[in-house]
Amino acid sequence: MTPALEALYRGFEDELLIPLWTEIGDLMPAHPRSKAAAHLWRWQSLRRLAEQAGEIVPVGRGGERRAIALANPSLGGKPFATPTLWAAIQYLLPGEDAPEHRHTQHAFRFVVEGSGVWTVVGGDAVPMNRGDFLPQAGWNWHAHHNATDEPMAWIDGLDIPFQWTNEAQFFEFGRDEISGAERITPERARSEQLWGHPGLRPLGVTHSTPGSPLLSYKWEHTDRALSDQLDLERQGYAGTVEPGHAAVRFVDPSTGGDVLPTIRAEFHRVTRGSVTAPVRETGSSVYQVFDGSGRVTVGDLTWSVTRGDLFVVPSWQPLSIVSEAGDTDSDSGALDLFRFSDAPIFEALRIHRTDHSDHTDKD
Ligand code: GTQ
Ligand code: FE2
Repeated sequence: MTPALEALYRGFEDELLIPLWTEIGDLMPAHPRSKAAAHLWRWQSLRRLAEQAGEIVPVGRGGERRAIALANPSLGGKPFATPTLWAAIQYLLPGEDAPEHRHTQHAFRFVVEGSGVWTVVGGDAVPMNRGDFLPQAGWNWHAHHNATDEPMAWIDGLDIPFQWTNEAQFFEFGRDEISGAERITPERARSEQLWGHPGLRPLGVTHSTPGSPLLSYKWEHTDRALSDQLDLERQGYAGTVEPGHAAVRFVDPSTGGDVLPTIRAEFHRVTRGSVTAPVRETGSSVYQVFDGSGRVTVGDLTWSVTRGDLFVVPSWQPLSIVSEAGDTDSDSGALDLFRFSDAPIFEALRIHRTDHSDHTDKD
């Protein structure tokens, strides 16, 4: 370095300036290089630690929730599964209440096992059962209560990291007690009575707030949609995304678009013996194995997975899935996977990209 260049850089430093030419490789890479790592969390371990937390840590005002978040090993020790997404296991004991609050973060629940908790969203008590997907858009009041004599665990997904990074969060406490009328335990939520009929839009209500007005997507519908796709495939008709791979997206029945402004949710079924072609996308995803067993490859990592296991797919890392026999035999005989991602953000900003080409050179 010449004395003149050194003096120039010192001048930059004094004035808090940084030239592009020393930074360009990291600032403007040829393709995304995610800070997040591909990582797998085992449901057995999450479940055991959630049970321990249930014995030791009370739930209530202040802490608000007995939720334990996945912390990506390369995101600086923050409780962030990916740069945009929060994923947590939440655990509620018999008779317990998670108090009412609201926040700008968009959220959902997904149930891999158990039942017995009702989540009350805007005064509507919504039951939670295995396989159900429950979106809850930002700024809705919500509380959870376990009305049974069994503890229950489920996963929460939120855009906490996205809103934290972009400094858009608001939060308010609600009532300390949910009134009797809302502590009911109906089999169906009012939102399901209105919006839960395929292809039918109720004419007596308007829906103008962001996010899906349907607060529960029941497993029986998801399961049937997937098995019907595979049934059609066996008969030689189109419907699956690739041979042996059926998939659906959870959508807002009032728009046909994503269920939440920042979060996309999907369900995938890969029949025993099938292999999915590698795909890479901008944006990040979290998957939970709902049923069955198999092997999952993300970038250059491969894991054997089974019911409940959660894994992260960082931006632009190729994913491929092999469905195979394992310790657990699934109801459908296939590998069933729940997926959520930040795709709506990327699509809205026109920076979403998908690559199906075979990219064995992972650079
Ligand atoms: O259940 O309301 O995992 O507000 C994180 C934040 C769950 C919830 C989480 C929340 C909730
Ligand atoms: Fe919440």
